Amino acid sequence: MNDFLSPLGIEATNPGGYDGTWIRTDGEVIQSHSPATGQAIGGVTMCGRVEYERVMQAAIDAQRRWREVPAPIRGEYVRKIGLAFREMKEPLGAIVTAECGKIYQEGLGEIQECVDIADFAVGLSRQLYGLTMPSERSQHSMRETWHPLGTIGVITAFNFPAAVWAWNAMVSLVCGNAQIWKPSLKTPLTAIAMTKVAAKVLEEDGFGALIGLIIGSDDEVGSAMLDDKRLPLISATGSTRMGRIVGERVGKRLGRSLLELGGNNAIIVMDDADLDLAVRGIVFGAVGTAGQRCTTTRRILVHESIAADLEQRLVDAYKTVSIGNPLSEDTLMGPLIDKDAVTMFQNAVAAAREQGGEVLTGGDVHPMFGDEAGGHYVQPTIVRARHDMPIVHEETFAPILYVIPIQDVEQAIEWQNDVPQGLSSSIFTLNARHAERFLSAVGSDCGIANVNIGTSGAEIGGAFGGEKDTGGGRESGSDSWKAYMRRQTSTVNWGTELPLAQGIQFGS
Ligand code: UN1
Repeated sequence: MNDFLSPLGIEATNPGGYDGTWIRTDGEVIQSHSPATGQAIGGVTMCGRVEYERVMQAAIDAQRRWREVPAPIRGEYVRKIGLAFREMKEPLGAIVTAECGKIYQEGLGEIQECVDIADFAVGLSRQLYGLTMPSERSQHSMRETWHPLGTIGVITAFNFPAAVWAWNAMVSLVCGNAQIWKPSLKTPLTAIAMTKVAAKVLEEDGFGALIGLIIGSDDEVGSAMLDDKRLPLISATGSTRMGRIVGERVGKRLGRSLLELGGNNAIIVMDDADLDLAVRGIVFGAVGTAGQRCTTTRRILVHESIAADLEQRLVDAYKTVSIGNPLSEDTLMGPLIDKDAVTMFQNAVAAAREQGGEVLTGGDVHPMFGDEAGGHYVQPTIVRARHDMPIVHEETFAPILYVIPIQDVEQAIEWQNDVPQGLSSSIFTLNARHAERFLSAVGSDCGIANVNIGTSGAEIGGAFGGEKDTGGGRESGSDSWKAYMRRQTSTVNWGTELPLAQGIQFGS
């Protein structure tokens, strides 16, 4: 079954660190288990502070050489990495699926996202544009240039175990940085596989250490990264709770953090919506990745006149969702990542019931639910809810959808915004006034606001991230690259006088 492991070079026990060479410690070995079957996929030797220092030092040394490589040549390396991702798309997609439990189509989609961001970064490597501005002084010129930041830290979550690293690493590489990656301990093998594929390209010229990998605990490795002044930027994806710790600790040393945290994403469905489109968008958004995307649709704010109809259509659609082993082609929804996630699902459903919600479908573990090691299957769940139920304002990383009736577009937008998180949002409407209001300054307060498509599945070309408890960071496309560079303003005097700005006269 695991025939995708050998092309990726994954063994029974794998080294958990990479600094240009693989670092195998004789410390603790963690096992990565399939959340579907509980089967052990492979072990990893954990890194600690000593290995951290080694990876860090190698990254710094490599970056000193890398920053002198012209950006378009850096892009050429990234082009080759993108080709390597393409070649290994199937085994990489399979390891994503095996480790985090998303279905194989989504595993492949995740690797496609890595290919896409590599392509984007190649183009970007010739477009790291600065500015020139007119100087107020005669015979002076002024310009703004972008330089590499140095070495950056990347902390990623289990649910996008490959793509989120690639968003950061591909862009940051062309910007001239090295990075060290601390992946989720729930998906270490994907991190090793991604690093191996990309490192093959970089190692040819002794640049492997630019993509350092350090698999270790939050206490040992995560903590070291947060306090390390040699990392001017920490890009972290995960829960809002984790993001607060990162933001505070990195801020204390005046480092920068790029945070991409929780979402509580709503779809507004107006009475003039194309309901066929809306149902498809909602089901993919709510059930895809078993509700474990930060962009997952968690709330439906539906016009009261069509609420009953939409509820019925959704309940019918949910009945057709095939649940099972994510590697099997017929499956639409795989398991949750682990036992704790199932418990959180159960607690949220119980809270929703207590607070007056009515479960319309699902609400329990799935008959395939298994023991501690694997089989973390739950039923995709729809709850008829009210906006004032406290649980509706929380992000539960599971396929629970709250359906809430609204009276008009104003109320829908108000409620859509009235949660702590601000990542993604959508409206389904054929009325241009509703759509434009939703996208305007009095509309959605989220980083992502869509019309007639769902909340999840963003393309890499846009900036990805959100406001409020989502952390404010932007990764991936558009001008997100600026977060990975430092800006330098330069004024050059090519004349024979030394005039001062603001017309100040200072001595003779
Ligand atoms: C995440 O869940 O952390 O927009 C990222 C999407 C994906 C990325 C999700 N492209 O759903």
